[in-house]
Amino acid sequence: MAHDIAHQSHSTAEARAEVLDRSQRNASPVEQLPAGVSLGEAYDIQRQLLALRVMRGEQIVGAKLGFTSKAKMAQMGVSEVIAGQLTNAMQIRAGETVKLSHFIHPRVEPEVAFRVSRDVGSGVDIALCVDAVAPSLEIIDSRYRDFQFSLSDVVADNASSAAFVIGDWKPIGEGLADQTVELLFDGSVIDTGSTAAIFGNPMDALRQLNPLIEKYGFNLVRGNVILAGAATAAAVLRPSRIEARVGNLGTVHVEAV
Ligand code: OOG
Ligand code: MG
Repeated sequence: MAHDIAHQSHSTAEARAEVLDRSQRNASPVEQLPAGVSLGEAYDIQRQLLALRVMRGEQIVGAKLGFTSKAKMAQMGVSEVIAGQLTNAMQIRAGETVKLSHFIHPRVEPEVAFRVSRDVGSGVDIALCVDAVAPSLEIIDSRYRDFQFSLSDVVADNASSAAFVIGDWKPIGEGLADQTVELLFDGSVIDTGSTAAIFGNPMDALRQLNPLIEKYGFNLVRGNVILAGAATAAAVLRPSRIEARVGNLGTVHVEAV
């Protein structure tokens, strides 16, 4: 039937997920998707991609938001908030070493992380389901050649998720808005932003997940983490001590080798 042509079949989504999955595992870039893949289809590819990881024994431990700041939107040429999913295999403990050879062309972002305190049911405001915040670093690594993508491309590619590290949790307090966010390589500040850059404050950035949960069905449960998105542009990762400083939340670091 003619109208079927407009929709990717289940097997097409699966095949596209397999290509992206192999790209990530081999640290070898792939071409962008053909033009015309809808956002709905892209989230379907992302689901299949995560299903492959879960089949290999990984556990989904949370979600991340992308493009919650103007700096990020401008850097990547897109203007809509997206979400991806985090697995335990992506988590690096604070202070530990991360090998750049596992990635294609990794970049790093200083972020704020939220801890989910209760299972997130349908129609519930995500802001009411978190109880703690922490400084964090996200390593992103687009599977597409030259880090070039459309919005659907990057959604299918799990929002470029590659690795993340979370610092010490603090109860959510007053002082979350207007905190200075700094990214340091070997002790030198290489970029500075503010938590105000992500939708005015991290809580409102977090709320950008609400419509995405309703529309695309992310399953978030107690103990999960959510990255609220970078306040600065992402920086090309190079071997060094990488540190995020987020105002009164404190700092977190990893050693990139
Ligand atoms: C997509 C991921 C964006 C953020 O914090 O805005 C993101 C990308 O830029 O490759 O993680
Ligand atoms: Mg990010």
